[in-house]
This record gives sequence, C-alpha cells and structure tokens, in this order.
Amino acid sequence: MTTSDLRIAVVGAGAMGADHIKRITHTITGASVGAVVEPDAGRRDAALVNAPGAVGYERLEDALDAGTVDAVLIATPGRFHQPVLLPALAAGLPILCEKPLTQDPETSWEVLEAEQRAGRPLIQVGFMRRFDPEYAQLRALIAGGSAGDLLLIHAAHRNAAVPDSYAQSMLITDSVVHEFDVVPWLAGGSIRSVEVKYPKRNSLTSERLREPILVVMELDNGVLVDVEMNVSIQFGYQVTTEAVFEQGVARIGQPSGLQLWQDGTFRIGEHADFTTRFAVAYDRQVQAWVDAAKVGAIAGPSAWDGYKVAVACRAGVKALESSGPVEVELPPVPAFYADITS
Ligand code: ISE
Repeated sequence: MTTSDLRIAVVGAGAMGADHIKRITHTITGASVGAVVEPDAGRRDAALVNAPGAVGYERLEDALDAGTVDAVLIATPGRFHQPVLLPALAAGLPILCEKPLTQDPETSWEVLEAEQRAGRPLIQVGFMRRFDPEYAQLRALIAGGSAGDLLLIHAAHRNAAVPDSYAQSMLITDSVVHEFDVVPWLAGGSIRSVEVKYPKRNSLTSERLREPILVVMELDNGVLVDVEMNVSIQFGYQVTTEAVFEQGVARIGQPSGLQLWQDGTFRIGEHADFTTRFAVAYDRQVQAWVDAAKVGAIAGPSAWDGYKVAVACRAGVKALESSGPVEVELPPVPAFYADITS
C-alpha cells in the first residue's frame, strides 16, 4: 500500500468478492483493500487474509462512518446491490458494481436518479467482457468495416454447472445479462426485441431448470444475434462468439494454450469457470476503474448501460414464458448520460 492508493471497500466476500480482493492486493496497482464488508463472519475473516491492513465490517454504513474509504466495489448477489449503491452514492464515492446494476428497471431507475443527485457519474457496472482483449479486437473489426457490414452473430455461453440457488429466470438475469450488454457494444445499435426458444432439454440439468435455451435478439440496425445459453454442459466453461460479415467470418473465445497430440487423439484445455476465462478482463476492468476513479471519472459501462440491460432482462424473462419476440422499449436517455453512453 502507498499513501496515494485508492482505499477500496469491497462489499460481499463470496466467490467474486474474494477474487476481486486478491486481484486488488496482488495484481493491480494504485489501490488497496481498506475494508471488507460482509455479514458472514467466516467469509469476512477468510477474505481479510488477502487484504493486509483492511478492517472488516458487517455493514457498509459503518465502513463509511470510519472515514477511511475512497471507493466501493460491490460484489454481493444482485438483490443487495441497490441497498449498497444508495449509501455509496450519497457519500459521493466512485463505485464498481458487479452486474446486474439492480434486479429490475424500476430500482435501476432509482439508482440513476440518485446518481444524478450526486452530480457526476460515479457508477461503473462490472460488465467485464468489454475488457477482454478479443472482444475489443472484434469491436474494432466491426467498427472498421474491413470485412464489410456485420450481418449476424452466433454466440454460445456455456457453464459446466450452476449452484442450487440458480433459478430459471437467472438464465437471463445472471447469464444472458452479459450478452445484453456486450452485443450492442460490439455491434452498435440497441436491442429491439428478445425471443427465447427451447431445444430438447438436457436431462442432466437440475429438475427446476429447463435448458439450454436459445435467445434471439434483434438489433435496431438489422443485426440478428442468437445466443445458446447452457448451464449444465459438464465439460467446462465456454463463451464463444462468431460474427458473420458481408466478406468474412470472425471468431473469438476459442480454446487456447497447450495443444497435445497423443495416443491418436488431439487435446487442448478448456476453462472450468469464468474466473479464469475472464481473468485478464477482470484485471483490466478493475485497473481501468481505479485509474479513472482517481481522476473523478469512470472507464466502462455506466449506470445508464446497467439500466438498459435491466430493461432487456425484463423482456428476456417475459420471453422465457411466451412465444415470439418481446419488444424492448427504452425511455429517452437522460441528458446526464448522453455524453457517456457507449
Ligand atoms: C455468473 O454469475 C457470471 O456472471 C458468469 O460470467 C456467467 O457466465 C454465469 O452464467 C453466471 O452465472
């Protein structure tokens, strides 16, 4: 820690919070963990081992009262985001909020209002895929037009398994939520409608789930996107994208690393989960946020981006239960966000 370090309160010390704590302590520069806010004492103590000098709290308000926090990283489950966002905004602190911004458009809108009262953009939403080098390359290819216009995208989002707490609606709100952010960022335009189709059910999935699902998004620039969302694929974690242009095809997210030919077979490793698949993206995201926070800015998806995704998620959840496309209707972007929207 140096005196110019941004002192971060990490709120939530579950898998993602613990991962960010290690990242802040060991990988990125210019920041340190000043507080770990977690009601579960066991988790809090385990997380504090990787946060030398940090103090543990049960509530964010107590950490804020101590006056030793410069910024807040929110890594609680999504349903707790709003109650943490509001005091952090009232304290005028920079915030990195894991996805989703909140659970629904109404509470996300309340967060937008609170941020506007704070007077400047304070929230960056943790849609980390925007910081993945291959996603950035694909975005540049699309924008540059060297392969012609983008026509359609095939995406696959595959998890080996999900925890017992994962409900059917979370196929959209916890998983496809990433595509709802990253696809418009890649392809330009915004989502006009969302449709969900059900292929044959995977008999290995949990009884409470009906999946995989195929999500079809129509963008207002004519680009069509299909996402295979799969949360019991068993073999590992895989997020791939194939973009089809007028004059070519581009792919990202292919397995990389050691390739092995042996005993008449060819093998290459695959990720087990998102913490390794997107490790570089998470590192770059948190570093960019820290650097920007120090100069009073954000460096990634804004709260307005989070709001737009909340609206798309509402349509997506409705589409899980209906046939045909569900429209996505957004209000006009508030002036406050007009210049920082992606
Ligand atoms: C998880 O919460 C994530 O955010 C991962 O990136 C996603 O792939 C996974 O499906 C979600 O459950």
